Amino acid sequence: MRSKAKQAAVLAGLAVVVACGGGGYSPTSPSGGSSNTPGTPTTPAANEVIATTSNTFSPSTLTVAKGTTVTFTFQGTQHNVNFANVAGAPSNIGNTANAGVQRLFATAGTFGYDCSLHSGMTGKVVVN
Ligand SMILES: [Cu+2]
Repeated sequence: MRSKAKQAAVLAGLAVVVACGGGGYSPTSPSGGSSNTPGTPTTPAANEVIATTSNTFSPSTLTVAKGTTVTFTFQGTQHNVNFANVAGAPSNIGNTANAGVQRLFATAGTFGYDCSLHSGMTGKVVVN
């Protein structure tokens, strides 16, 4: 009787797993924060700049508070980030695709940057 009850419990557990597997909603996905999952999100999260497959930075101007860590999310197209030579600018980001790279903005100012691979692909981070 004991083992049979245990078996029933295991089967019930399996049934729950199977039932959950069919749905599109995944309650185990992390919420909040940024993930490095490659993909083609088009709407930047807070404190995120997306280097898009359309060769743009989105948003082209991001305003953050001093001390904010910004995630540069690179989609499937390779880009880089080269900051203007301004005191307090973070280090540049080399050619990257399908990854997120974080930079800390610890100094107030306006930090323009561009991608050397794509003419006119520019953006800036305004730090208050
Ligand atoms: Cu680029």
